[in-house]
Amino acid sequence: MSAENYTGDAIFDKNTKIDPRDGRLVLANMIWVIFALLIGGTAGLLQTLVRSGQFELPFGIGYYQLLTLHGVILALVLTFFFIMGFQTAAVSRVCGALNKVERTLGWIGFWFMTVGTLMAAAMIATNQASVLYTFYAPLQAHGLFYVGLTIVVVGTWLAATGQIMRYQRWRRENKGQKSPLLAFMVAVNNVMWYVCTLGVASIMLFQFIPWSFGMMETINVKLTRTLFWYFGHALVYFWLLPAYMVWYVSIPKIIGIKGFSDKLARMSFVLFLFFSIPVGIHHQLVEPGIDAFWKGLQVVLTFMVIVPSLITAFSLFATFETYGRKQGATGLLDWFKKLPWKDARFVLPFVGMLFFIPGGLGGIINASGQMNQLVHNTIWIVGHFHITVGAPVVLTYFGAMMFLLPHITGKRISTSMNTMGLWLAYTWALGMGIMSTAMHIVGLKGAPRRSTFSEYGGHEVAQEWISYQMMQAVGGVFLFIAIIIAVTLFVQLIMGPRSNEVEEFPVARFLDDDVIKVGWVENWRLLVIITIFLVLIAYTMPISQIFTESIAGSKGYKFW
Ligand code: HAS
Ligand code: CU
Repeated sequence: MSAENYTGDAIFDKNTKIDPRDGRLVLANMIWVIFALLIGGTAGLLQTLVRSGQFELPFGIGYYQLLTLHGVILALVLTFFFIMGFQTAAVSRVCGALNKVERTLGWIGFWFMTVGTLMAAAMIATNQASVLYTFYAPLQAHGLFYVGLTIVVVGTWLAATGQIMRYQRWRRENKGQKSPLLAFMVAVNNVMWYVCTLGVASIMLFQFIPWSFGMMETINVKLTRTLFWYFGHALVYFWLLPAYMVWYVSIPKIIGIKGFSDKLARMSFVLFLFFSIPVGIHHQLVEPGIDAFWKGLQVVLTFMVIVPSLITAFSLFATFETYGRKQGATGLLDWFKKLPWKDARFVLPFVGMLFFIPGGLGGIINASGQMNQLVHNTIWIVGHFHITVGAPVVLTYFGAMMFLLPHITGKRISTSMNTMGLWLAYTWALGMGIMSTAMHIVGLKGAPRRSTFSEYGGHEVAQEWISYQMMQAVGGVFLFIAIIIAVTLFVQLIMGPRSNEVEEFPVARFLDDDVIKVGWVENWRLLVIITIFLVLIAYTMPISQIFTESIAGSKGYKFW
């Protein structure tokens, strides 16, 4: 077969639209994103104000109650709804409309996620679940909090299965051809998600839920933490990969050139599948009860999972430089000036990429065993995750919403909406820049994370932290302004007047598009075997040691 009659080609027609029935499912998910942003962002602002020492929460709201709301609503709810919405749009865009069964799975998933979110939120609101988004035992929330979160995860499984079924149906209907890149990426993210969520699902079912309902006296703290992080690190890539999808597939199209390499992009995603999960212990490097050898091994594997991000950075640099040269750039860095600085669909994700350079570097510092001892449990870590998930990921989600919302509601981005998008990028960058810089610095000076304002009895070390905490509040204020801009913009993108010409969902061609055979990267049996094999190597011993060493369980504590 030659490249000319590759059936995947229809997707490059800029008039290809997402089926309106799929569009409604996408929109339902996106409305949750906007709502979560508003609630979670408000909580964030109030937290920075409390920690500046100048503000006290009204109505008896607790700091940790608010912090739990902030973490759950932004890190779990906003992201999950965005990912399910975006990935549905992605497979529908490149494979064609979902069928009845696939779409129904999407809707049932959406309703599960909705009900689960409301249950967990109700427990937080009534002050029965101030356990933060990592819900570390032996802190004990009301059982319905854990049940709610479990239902949310089951909802993502259902929706993700609908997406994978669409991808598989394309493969059956187009035997022997490589699948559209974007659909392949969605499949990788979802398969990774199935494997990693087994960890959190098992601790929910066999530990947290029976324990919080009083059916079990004690909980195995070490086991729950280890299985939480087995899930928890892959979780951060579950957030990141949809952003990478936009970077690889949409950005080149937005700037009007071909992507660098389809093959390299697939390679990077496969490496994420392999190495995202067997690395969770890098969150437990200072914890007792895990042998140094297994910590060391997982640190090595963590360094492996840095590689696909470096591949991504390389591909992006190649893309941008190609673009700049096409615009007549000469010299080493002239291409930078030629980038389309007036297009919000480009600027939002690009500002995110800039944040990811220090974000990724910080990750490498965290993962380095010895240095972890300096930064662990300090607010440096909070700085780290605000310049990974809080800027690159979220700004890219915003960039995607810029084109996705009008695409599904039949509109175009007006000049004023584009300008708002640019302002969103700048205010977000300013706020996040100020806040996370302060967090990184004061973290190195020892300021703790997960803790409210305290003078620590006037201790001189703690006095030094206060000015940085003020700085965090200044950042928080800018971020809140950005959130107001974002919410106004997204509502306009949904509600604004319809237009004849509809905004495109950009999908790029690649320089190596002429290779159309299915490669080993789509041998799913092989991929899953390697993934599970690596998980077994990394986790069999640490987990079996938890069972063999008789560690006493703990009863539950409520410190609020
Ligand atoms: Fe992390 C803790 C290590 C990436 C999120 N991380 C966290 C927590 C969160 C989080 C939420 O090893 C806290 C969890 C908690 O509550 O306790 N992290 C890493 C490493 C990476 C990494 C090695 N993290 C992320 C991403 C996240 C995220 C991505 C969210 C989306 N992280 C850790 C460790 C801890 C941790 C420890 C535990 C710390 C502790 O002690 O508690 C790597 O994946 C990073 C690789 C990334 C790169 C960057 C590539 C750059 C790109 C952009 C290119 C830019 C261009 C534009 C092209 C190597 C792709 C350029 C243009 C120009 C003109 C310059
Ligand atoms: Cu991690």
